[in-house]
Amino acid sequence: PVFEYAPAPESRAVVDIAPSYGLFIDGEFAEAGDGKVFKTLSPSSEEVLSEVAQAGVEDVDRAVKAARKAFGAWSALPGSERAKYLFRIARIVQERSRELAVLESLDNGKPIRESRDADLPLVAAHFFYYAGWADKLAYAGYGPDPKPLGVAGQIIPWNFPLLMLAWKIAPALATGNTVVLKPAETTPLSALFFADICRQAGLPKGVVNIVTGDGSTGAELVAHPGIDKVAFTGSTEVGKAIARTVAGTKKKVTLELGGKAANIVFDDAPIDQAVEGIIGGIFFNQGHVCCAGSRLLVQESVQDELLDALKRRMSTLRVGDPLDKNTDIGAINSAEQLARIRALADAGEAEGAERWAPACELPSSGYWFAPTLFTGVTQAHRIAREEIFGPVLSVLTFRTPEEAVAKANNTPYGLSAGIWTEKGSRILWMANKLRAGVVWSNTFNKFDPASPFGGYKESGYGREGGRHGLEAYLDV
Ligand code: TXE
Repeated sequence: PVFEYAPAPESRAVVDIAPSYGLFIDGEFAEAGDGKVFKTLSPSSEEVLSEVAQAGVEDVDRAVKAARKAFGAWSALPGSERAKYLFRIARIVQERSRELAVLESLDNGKPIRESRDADLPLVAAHFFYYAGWADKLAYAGYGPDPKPLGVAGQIIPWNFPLLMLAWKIAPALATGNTVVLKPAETTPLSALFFADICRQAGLPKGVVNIVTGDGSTGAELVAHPGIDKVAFTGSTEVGKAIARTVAGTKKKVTLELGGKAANIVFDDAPIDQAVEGIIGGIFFNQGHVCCAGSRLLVQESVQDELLDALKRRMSTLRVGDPLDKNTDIGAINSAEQLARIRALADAGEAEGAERWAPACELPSSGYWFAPTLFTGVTQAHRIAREEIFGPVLSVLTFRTPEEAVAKANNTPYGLSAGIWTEKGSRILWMANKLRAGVVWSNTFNKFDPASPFGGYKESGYGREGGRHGLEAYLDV
């Protein structure tokens, strides 16, 4: 049955979106040199939210020069002074979090409950956390006087626009670097609002610059000779292209790329708790999560019971208006991403896996995909190997812990994994064997600014978060 419920809409009026935005360079908003713009729309309604400047090669150059000019004074500030700015930014993010959460849900499509309760608190937490490091770098394992790298070119994706910005900007500024950041073309607005927060916090001009645009702007930024470090989160394909571009230059690079995480459930796991973890693991943020638990590995003996419970729970998920506080699954971020998800789901069916989705009404406009389960999946199927980056779960089975490890590791990716079992010794044994940067046990998708995050294998290199995240911005 389709569930009936009373909508509880968050007010759209709490955010004031201007009809157009410029680039944020040297503390000022300015049009692109050639006047080019692109539109950003709400994926839940296809309504145009605003027109945003498309940065060209000269704009990127101006932004890099502004960051270079600001670097001397910024890096010379005592850490305790840089910390004050970061603390101020963190507090303003908290004060403006309702506005920012609504903005993020409009531009990205994610449910307001997630932007309000997950993204925004974590954004503030990252600025607080790295503010705390700014005056404690010396003798903390980075040498007596660790040096910032210089100007960081940072490119972020559309799945957690403001949170990825925080992951990039907070450690860079804490360590004394200056920044040119390029948000994704489908979600540029929260970064531009963040530019306004930088001004509100009195951040010196040029320390943070935001250049909006598509992949071509990102490529210009990576290639610019004035950049000392590239930090990228996005597709594995673009990550590899970036690594090729910076090879043979002075530029340091960290890459956080795709994933195909196994969420492994043993027959002694508490089923209800595991079901919640599986649901959160794959349907959080419409599955637009690099560490999503997109492959469920279930022990054969408990398969029927677990799948029954999972289907019952999936039938209660509410798909719809991101601004409705009841919504569990919002809109797919773009028409392109929807097409990718559809193509892979169709391939799953064509290759012989069994497709199941609960009855759920999808809105008539916007980009939507029902929560979907594939059973009878083999390791050869594309849906078991390729990142779908959508609300689609592929179910595989195993008999022994050794088989679970072998199947979990049978992927070019290595970002995360989950283990559900009552046996502590098994958790430790598995965590050691799994080739993944993060292993959760009896939980999933838990994040903390103090915990390093990053991939093995083709999921990238370098770590973000924690003290490891500082190393990416320091010459030790
Ligand atoms: O990624 P892109 P797309 C995966 C996910 C998704 C697929 C494609 O599987 O289905 O990638 O998504 C900028 N030089 N992830 O096409 O293109 C781009 O403008 C420099 C996983 O959206 O990698 C945007 O700002 N930059 C992932 C950013 O790169 C370039 C998050 C990411 O876009 C560029 C997103 C270039 N040549 C997608 N081309 C994760 N790890 O979380 C594009 N960009």
